[in-house]
Amino acid sequence: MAETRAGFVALLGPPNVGKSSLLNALLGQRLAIVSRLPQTTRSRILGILPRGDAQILFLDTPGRHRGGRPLNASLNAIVDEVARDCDVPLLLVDRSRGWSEVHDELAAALAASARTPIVVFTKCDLPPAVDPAVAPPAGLAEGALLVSARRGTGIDALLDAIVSRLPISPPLYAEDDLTDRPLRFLCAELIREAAMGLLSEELPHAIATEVMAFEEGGRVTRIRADLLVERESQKRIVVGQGGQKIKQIGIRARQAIEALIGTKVHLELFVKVDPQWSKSARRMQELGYH
Ligand SMILES: Nc1nc2c(ncn2[C@@H]2O[C@H](COP(=O)(O)OP(=O)(O)OP(=O)(O)O)[C@@H](O)[C@H]2O)c(=O)[nH]1
Ligand SMILES: [Mg+2]
Repeated sequence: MAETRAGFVALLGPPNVGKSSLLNALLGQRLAIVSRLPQTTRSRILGILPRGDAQILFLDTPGRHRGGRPLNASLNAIVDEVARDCDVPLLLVDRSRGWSEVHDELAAALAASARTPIVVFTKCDLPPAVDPAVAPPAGLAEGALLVSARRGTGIDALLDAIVSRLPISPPLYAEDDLTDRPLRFLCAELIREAAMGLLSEELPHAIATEVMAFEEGGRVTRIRADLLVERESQKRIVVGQGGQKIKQIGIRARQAIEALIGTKVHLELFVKVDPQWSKSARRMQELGYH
């Protein structure tokens, strides 16, 4: 019998380097939400990919970040835990921006647990950074791979490199599983993605989403969800003139959820002020950002 391999592969890097976009490209399916803003991902997202005799367990992570908010500290804690526990770390570098201090920190943390990451240059459809100071240290630059999630280039070579480094192991999840996250959470994330895509830059970090009711009824799924903001003034922006903004968010989110679950969706959204959501560890856990 052929030897099977399975293991956890972490997508690590600063905010906005394209970790979630790469996860989706590797899976061939949209699982993790993406936006042009940093700090889109707020939790560890598992994506499961069968490949030949191997089962690859990708872990998307929040961008490692410097900053004082409690949300940052809890996001960094998730990153450190995944970096420590994974079998194969991927260290992502946006090739159009180059290597940064956050990369040094992540590389040092990995070296402390005797792990050498595969360096992956992302967004290689864009012109590369010109400053030579932004190259990775020599030991890591060797064996670096180039990908573009947008064009789909470099994905197969990256998958081959990953599989060759996976430990010998039986599959760790059921063969047809895609993730360990409940559908309700994925729907809440698609609503957050729609809101982040449609709102102005100052707002999106202050937004959380929570599915309050999820009723499957044959051809139509009925979903009721809350959009949580921290202040009354933010609520007015999310609702928009005459409710226009929240209507657009609802339409975009409904289409994305329909594509995910394959039924018609009836989606009702409510905007609520919850000043505490990003300050309480318990509340963040309830929202699935753990
Ligand atoms: N041109 C180009 N843009 C990309 C590519 N991959 C991602 N992007 C863009 O980069 C931005 C950030 O992508 P994400 O996948 O959300 O990045 P991330 O690293 O997961 O970000 P955080 O979750 O905030 O840490 C988005 O605007 C993406 O569309 C790529 O291959 N090429
Ligand atoms: Mg992300």
